[in-house]
Amino acid sequence: MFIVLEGGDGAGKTTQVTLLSLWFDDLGLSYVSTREPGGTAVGEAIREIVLAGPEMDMPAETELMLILGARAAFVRDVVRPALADGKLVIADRFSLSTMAYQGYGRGLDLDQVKRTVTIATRGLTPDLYIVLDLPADEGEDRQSREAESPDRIEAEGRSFRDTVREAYLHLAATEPDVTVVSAMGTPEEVQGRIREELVARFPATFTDSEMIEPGGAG
Ligand code: T5A
Repeated sequence: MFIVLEGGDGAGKTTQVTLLSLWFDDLGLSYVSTREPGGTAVGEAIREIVLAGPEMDMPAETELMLILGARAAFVRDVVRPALADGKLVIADRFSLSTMAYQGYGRGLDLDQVKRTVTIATRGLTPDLYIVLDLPADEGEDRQSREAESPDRIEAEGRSFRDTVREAYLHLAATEPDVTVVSAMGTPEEVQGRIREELVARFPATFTDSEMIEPGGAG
C-alpha cells in the first residue's frame, strides 16, 4: 500500500509522518517512510537546487522538470521495490504536490503537468492522498517559529500559499483517491483524524486498537 501526506508548506506533514511511523511500529507493519523531492541520492541533490534560496531563479518549466527528474528515481528506486517487497510506503508529498504547486501555483497547463507526471511515475499512483488542510497564515506562522530561512517556494508569499491551498481543495474534489483532513489543533488531534481515516478505508491493514492515542498509549 502507498499512502501520501500532502498539503501546503508548514501544514504538519513531517510531524504526522513521524507519528504515523510510531503507529505502524505498534501495529507491527513493515513500512518505508520517505519524502519528496528526495529519497534517493540524485533526488536529494535535486532537492538542494529546487529548495535553494530565492536567488536560484528558474523558469517554472525548469522547476517542474527537476522535481519530476527526482520523482522518476524515487519511484524506480524507492517506491516500487518497497511495494514489491510487500511493504507499506508512507510518503511526504508526491504527484499531487506537482499539480498543486507547478500546475495551479506556477500556472503551468494542468493537463501537460499530468502527462509529464505520468512519464516520471510510469503511471504509479498512491492508494490514498491525505491532504492536511490549513489556512495559509497558520502554516506560515508555524514555519516562522523555525530557525530556517525561507526557500524559493516558501518565499513566494501569502497569495501563492492561498492558491496552493485552494488547489488542494479543488484537486480533492476532482481527483480520485484524495481525502482532506483538517490540520488545525494539536499534532495528536490531527494524528487521530488521519488514523480514523486509514482505519475506515483500509480496515484489513489498520486495526483501530491504537487509534485514539498516538504513540500506542490508547
Ligand atoms: N514541491 C514539492 C513542489 O513544488 N512540487 C512537488 O511536486 C513537490 C514534491 C518541499 C517543497 O517543494 C515543493 C513544495 C514545498 O515547498 P518541504 O520542506 O519538504 O519542501 O515541504 P514543506 O511543506 O515546506 O515542509 P515543512 O517541513 O516546512 O512543512 P510540514 O512538513 O508540512 O510541517 P512540519 O511537520 O515540518 O511542521 C512545521 C512546523 O509546525 C509545527 C512543527 O513542530 C514545525 O515547527 N507543527 C505544529 N504546530 C502546531 N500545531 C500542530 N498541529 C503542528 N504540527 C506541526
